[in-house]
Amino acid sequence: MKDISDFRSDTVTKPTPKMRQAMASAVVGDDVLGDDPTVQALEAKAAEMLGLEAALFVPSGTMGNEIAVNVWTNPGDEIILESRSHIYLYEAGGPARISGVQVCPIETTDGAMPIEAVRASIRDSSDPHCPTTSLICVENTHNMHGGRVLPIDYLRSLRELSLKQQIPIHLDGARLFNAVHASGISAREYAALADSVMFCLSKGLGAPIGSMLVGSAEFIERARRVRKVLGGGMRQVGVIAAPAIIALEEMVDRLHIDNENAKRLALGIAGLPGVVLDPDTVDTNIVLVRLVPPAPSAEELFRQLADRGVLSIPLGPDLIRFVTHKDVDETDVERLTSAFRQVLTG
Ligand code: TLP
Repeated sequence: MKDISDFRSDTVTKPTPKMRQAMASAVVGDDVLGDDPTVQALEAKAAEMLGLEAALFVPSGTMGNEIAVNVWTNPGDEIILESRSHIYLYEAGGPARISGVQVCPIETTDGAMPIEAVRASIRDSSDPHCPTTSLICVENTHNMHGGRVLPIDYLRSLRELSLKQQIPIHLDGARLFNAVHASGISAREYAALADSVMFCLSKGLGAPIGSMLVGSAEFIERARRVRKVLGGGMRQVGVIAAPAIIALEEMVDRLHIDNENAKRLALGIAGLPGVVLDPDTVDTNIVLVRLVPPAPSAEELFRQLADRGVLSIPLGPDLIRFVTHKDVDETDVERLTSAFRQVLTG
C-alpha cells in the first residue's frame, strides 16, 4: 500500500511519464513574441474542443478567471456570482483588487443562482446611483457545493436572460470535463452558453501547471494584454504546454472513473453516525461532508484520518472535503472508507 492516499484536491495529481517525456522534448519558442509552436497547438486544440474561436494558455485557473473579470468590466461595475464560488471565496479579493469591481453574491443551496434572483440583482444602469452590472459568473462543476453540475436547462435560461440584458456570462469551468462525463452534455454545448470559459489542465487532467481561457478572437486578444499586465506572459512555455496537450488528448476520457470513485466513497460513508451526506448529490469527483455530533470536528477528523494515511481538507469547523483524481483508485477509496468507519464507530 502507498504511504499516503491523498484526497486533498485533484490539484495534487502528478504528471504522467508520457507528460514528462513530452516536456523534455517539447519544441519551444518565445510565447510572448508569439512563436512557441507547442503553445499555439495547445491553444488551437482547446478552442476547437470548446467550439469557440480562440484560447489563451494561462498559469492558473485563478488568473484565467481574473483576466475574464477584467476584460468584461470597468472599475466601479458590479458582477453577479454565487456566494460560495471560487471567484468570490478563494481568489484573494481579485475582482476588487485587480479590476476595481464590486461583487453581488447570491446564496444558493446547489450552486445554481435562481434566474429570478439574478434578474432582480441586475442594476438599473440609467439610475446614476447604481453601479453597472457587467458580468454574470457561473461555476460548473461547483466546488463548494460538492462538485454539483449545473443543469443544462438552467444554463439555457440564464443564457436567455444574459442575451436579453446584454450582460456576458463567464463560466468558471475548472472541472468542466467532470461535468461533461456526469451529464452527457458536451463541452461545446456548455461553452455555447457562455461568453468566456476557463478550464483547468492542472486538476483532474493531470498536467503539472496551467489553465485555458477560451472565447471569441476579440475577447482573447484583450485577455492576452491583461495576462501580460498580471505578469502571466511566459516565454519558452512549450515545455508546459506539451504535457497539457497530452492532458487534453489522453486524460479527458478517464474522468468518469474519478466521478465513480467519489460516488463509491459517498455510498460508503453516508449513514455513518454524524455524517450528513446525500450520495445522490455527489455528481462528480468532490465529496463534501457535513459533520454533526457524535462525529468529531472537521479538524479532529482530518487528524485522525491523516494518522491512518488518508489526507483531506477541513473547510470549516463541521465541513470536510475529499476529492478523487487519477492518483487515487478504488483501493484508496476503500482505505478512506474503512478509516472513516473506524474513527466514527470506534
Ligand atoms: N480550487 C482549489 C482551491 O483553490 C480551493 C481546489 O483545491 O479545489 N475555480 C475553481 C472552481 C477551483 O476549484 C479552483 C481551484 C480554481 C478556479 C483556481 O484554480 P488554480 O488553483 O489553478 O488557480
